[in-house]
Amino acid sequence: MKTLSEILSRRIMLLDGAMGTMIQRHNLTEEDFRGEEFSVHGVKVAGNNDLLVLTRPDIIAGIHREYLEAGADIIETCTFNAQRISQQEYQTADCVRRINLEAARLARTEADRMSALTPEKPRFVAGSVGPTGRTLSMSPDVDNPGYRAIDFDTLKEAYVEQMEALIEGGVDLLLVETVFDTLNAKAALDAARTAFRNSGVTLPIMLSVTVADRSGRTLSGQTLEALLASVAHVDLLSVGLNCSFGAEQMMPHLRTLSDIAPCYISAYPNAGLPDEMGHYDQTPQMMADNVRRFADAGLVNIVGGCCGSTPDHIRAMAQSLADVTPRALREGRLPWLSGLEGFVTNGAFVNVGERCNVAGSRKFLRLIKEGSYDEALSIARAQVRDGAMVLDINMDDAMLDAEQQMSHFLRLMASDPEIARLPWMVDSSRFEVIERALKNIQGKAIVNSLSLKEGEELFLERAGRVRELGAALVVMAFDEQGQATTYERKIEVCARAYRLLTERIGFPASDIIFDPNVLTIATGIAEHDSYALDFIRATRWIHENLPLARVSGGVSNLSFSLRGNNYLREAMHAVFLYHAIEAGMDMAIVNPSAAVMYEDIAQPLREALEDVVLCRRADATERLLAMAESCRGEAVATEGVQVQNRQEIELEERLVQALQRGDTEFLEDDIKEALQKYDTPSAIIEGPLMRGMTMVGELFGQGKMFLPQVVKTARTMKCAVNILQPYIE
Ligand code: THG
Repeated sequence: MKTLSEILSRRIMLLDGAMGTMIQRHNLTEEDFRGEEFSVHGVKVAGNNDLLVLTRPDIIAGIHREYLEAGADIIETCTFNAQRISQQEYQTADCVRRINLEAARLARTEADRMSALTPEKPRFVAGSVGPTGRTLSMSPDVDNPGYRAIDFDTLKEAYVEQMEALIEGGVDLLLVETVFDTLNAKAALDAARTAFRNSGVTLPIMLSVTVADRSGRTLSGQTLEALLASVAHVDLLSVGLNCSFGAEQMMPHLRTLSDIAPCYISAYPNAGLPDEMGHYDQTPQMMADNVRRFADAGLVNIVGGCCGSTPDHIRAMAQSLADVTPRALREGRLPWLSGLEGFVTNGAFVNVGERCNVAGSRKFLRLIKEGSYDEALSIARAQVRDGAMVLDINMDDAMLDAEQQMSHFLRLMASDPEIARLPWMVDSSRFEVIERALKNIQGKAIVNSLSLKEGEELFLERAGRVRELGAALVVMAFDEQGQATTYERKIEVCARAYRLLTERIGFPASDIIFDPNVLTIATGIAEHDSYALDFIRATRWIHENLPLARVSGGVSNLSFSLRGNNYLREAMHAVFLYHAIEAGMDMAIVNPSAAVMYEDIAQPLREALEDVVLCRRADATERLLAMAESCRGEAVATEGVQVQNRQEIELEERLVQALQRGDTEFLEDDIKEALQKYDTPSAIIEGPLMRGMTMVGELFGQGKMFLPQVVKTARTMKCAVNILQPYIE
């Protein structure tokens, strides 16, 4: 690490180029791939390049040598697919350990030999870790969006096996590359942590992402900002881009990374774009000129080549980069949280939607119990449309398998780009549920919650795991003695938790969110009268005394005593939030469709509410309740927003919109209407439905839609065709 950092501070380092392209040049046959060892192996192995480290090590070593001679500082092991998920397809999963060991040793030997020849230019070996062919954030089945072809733990285990062998074989660093799904990358990064612990060696990690389309997102739909927030918990040597397209198209996305990443930047593009024969179109000089442009713009620290590049390309790069200064390291400017997009607060108040909570909504509980997931999802969507900035999800119910329901619902949420845009808050009192949830979330989420209830050791162990999985954390003001209800107890417990988290395990203060307990007031019990005021005072104290930590609370708890009078409840929440935000409250779990505003509450009622919330007089509750009867039934929260009157929109436009948004809610009605208007069902398909599909294709081509949205459109189109099917027959 020390040597690498020293070199990177002085100059741009060079990676090697393509392995596959070089292997192709040898025109190997099935027999070459099999060697003696696999001569009677039942399954075809040609194409399993990683197997060549066992059967044709001479060829792989020769390729390493050519790249080193061309000037590469870092060569990659031939292990892109050397984990059991990919090797299973060749029935060579049992060879994974040997392949990685041998691959690392081959590269190590060649790099060491060259280092001895050029002592002023030491060479390094990066263990190549590919994405596998499966994705944790997406379903391979359009009709079954909750399905996944693999789970986090299986993928992580496969990576641990690979990485331990790479480390044992002597690699200098790990290169997690061609990342197309950040959740896969998070599994790899968690695996690296485990492999380092098991091996007793910690190596630098490079992370390299592949952008999937013109919109500059990954295949799984994340922007690069969102991706960086998702992996902010790992101390990376570098992040960068590889593959996908040529260097020119890479430039704007590299700039995004370079602007905000807190580490070095790498770039190894393809040698342009392939023709029908799979030949890439950029000459060594063209590619060298392109990476020189990255360098001149101050965007990169490490460059090399991906598909189609050869030792000649690397040699040309070495020459063109000889005299440029590398990008200087800078402080990161990452979004705080992420979903498919980065989430920055800029100091603004954050509202967290409370409605996807089986303990807080009878309707949501019923929908989950009956398995009406589409409607349950529409509750999440309605909150987004009502302006929720984060979504709280809670499946804690004695009658539910909370772990299973949580992971299933999160997977469905991940398949809906409107919902997946936001960061999520996973709400459970059971840590197994929390951990399972984090293994199903691509973005940087919030864990809700931990506390000191069961002592320091368990608290720190769990908080450490939250950190390892890359989430922010709500800490409730609760300790071994119970729930903190007074100002003094609230600040005592929060201060203690803050010290433990920041000093004992280095938890970043900006990822700590204190919840000093919003408790129910206006209950008629005198002891409860000061609950809201104590919360507000504790908020101010935390804000002033625990730097960078945030304050949140579940506001609807406050008014349980007023159940049945929603107007009054909402008015009380508005008054409470007005004062709590003024005291420094950063976020709150609320019903985002709440409609009562502080300014709109009639003066006498507002004053009565303020008396209660701020505990200003002993008879405050009585006076409020006396007033309550007269302010029933005014504007209250609705379930979801009002949509524009649909009949005002022309039928064809409605169908096109449904496809573009991937919205099936009114599809059946609209198709029935279309059947009246059009002569044949196929005319509907060929007319408005195809027009919608074409428009989606165009928007995708322009980078204005990204893949998960297109998948949702495809699902909607399929649904439309299914509705028409009986009429076609
Ligand atoms: N702090 C933290 N997390 C929390 C809470 C908190 N999570 C849960 C809860 N408290 C916040 N969420 C809700 C959700 C709904 C309601 C209250 C808090 C609520 N529901 C209606 C009721 O009970 O009257 C239900 C009505 C219905 O069935 O539709 O008020 O404090 N960190």
